[in-house]
Amino acid sequence: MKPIRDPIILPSEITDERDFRGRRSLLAALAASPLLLTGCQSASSEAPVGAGATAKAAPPVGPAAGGAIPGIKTSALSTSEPKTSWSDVTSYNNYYEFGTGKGDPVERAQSFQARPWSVTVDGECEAPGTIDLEDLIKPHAIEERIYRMRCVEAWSMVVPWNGIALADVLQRFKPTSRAKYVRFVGLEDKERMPGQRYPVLDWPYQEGLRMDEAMHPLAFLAVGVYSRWLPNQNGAPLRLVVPWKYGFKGIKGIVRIEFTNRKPATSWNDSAPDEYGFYANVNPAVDHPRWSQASERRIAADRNLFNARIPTLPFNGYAEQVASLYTGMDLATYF
Ligand SMILES: Nc1nc2c(c(=O)[nH]1)N[C@H]1C(S)=C(S)[C@@H](COP(=O)(O)O)O[C@H]1N2
Ligand SMILES: [Mo]
Repeated sequence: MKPIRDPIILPSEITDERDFRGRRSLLAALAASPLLLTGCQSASSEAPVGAGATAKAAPPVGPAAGGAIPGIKTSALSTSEPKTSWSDVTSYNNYYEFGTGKGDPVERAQSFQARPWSVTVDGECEAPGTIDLEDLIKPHAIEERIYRMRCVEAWSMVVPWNGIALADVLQRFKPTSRAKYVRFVGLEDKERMPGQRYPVLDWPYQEGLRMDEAMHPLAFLAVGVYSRWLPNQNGAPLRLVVPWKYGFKGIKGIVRIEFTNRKPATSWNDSAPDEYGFYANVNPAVDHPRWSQASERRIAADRNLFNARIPTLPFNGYAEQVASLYTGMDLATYF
């Protein structure tokens, strides 16, 4: 276990050897588990479902982990950059509830039961309540959003998420004019989430957005990836995706969404306030105290891009859409 104050792995530590060992243990897990093979088909870099993919066997249908999601809409907000492979997206993860190693979540979250699941929406809204996940999803058409994801550790992926615009979900609960922020809380359950037995973070994981950020059309609630219901290691059954911010804003395993008029505490900011801000907008001009944020290692399916070092863009390349949210704010102070 790493020291409490220093739980994020330095980019320099993320070596090819580490990747290699992670892959090997995934392959071992796949070999040992026929169930996992049904869900994932194989650890190959083929997209298991969706445009251009060739499914070898009929995929399981329904919300069971790994099943195919029917009727997904495409979105003009998607990038056309080469996608990171299914196997990298689902085996190289940060999910400290299941351990701090990149290969821990895929290994240790396999038996996690992500359904049934309910989410409590409360605070400054006219229609609070606890809602079953299926009822949360039901009124919405599920979209594909292919987004860049930039981790604060300076690696990045391009991920085809499936889900719903966050604004469309939030509006159903009728936030009042006192709702200035949205707070997200992850599941706390030391039995089901073995990583929570260690005080690497102050559990449960918490995140937050300003109301206007939450209502921005790019802010997304993911229930799937690569046209399948979310694997546990990616935050099943519900996780946030905010593509212009560092990956840690994308809280996994959400059980509560609270409208509030006070800026919510957030896990990484609490843990190391000088290293991780509340806003966490991707910004190549503001270095992490321990490493540069000017460039990133792109983990991609494209051979020419795999592990390529590329420049990091302001707001992760979404400046045109989101920069106006921060007009007049000093982005070095509000980092
Ligand atoms: N609950 C919870 N959510 C989390 C994390 C975590 O440890 N716990 N890690 C974050 C970080 S640092 C990143 S980079 C992304 C990784 O998402 P992925 O594993 O699906 O790529 O999840 C974020 N969401
Ligand atoms: Mo991250």
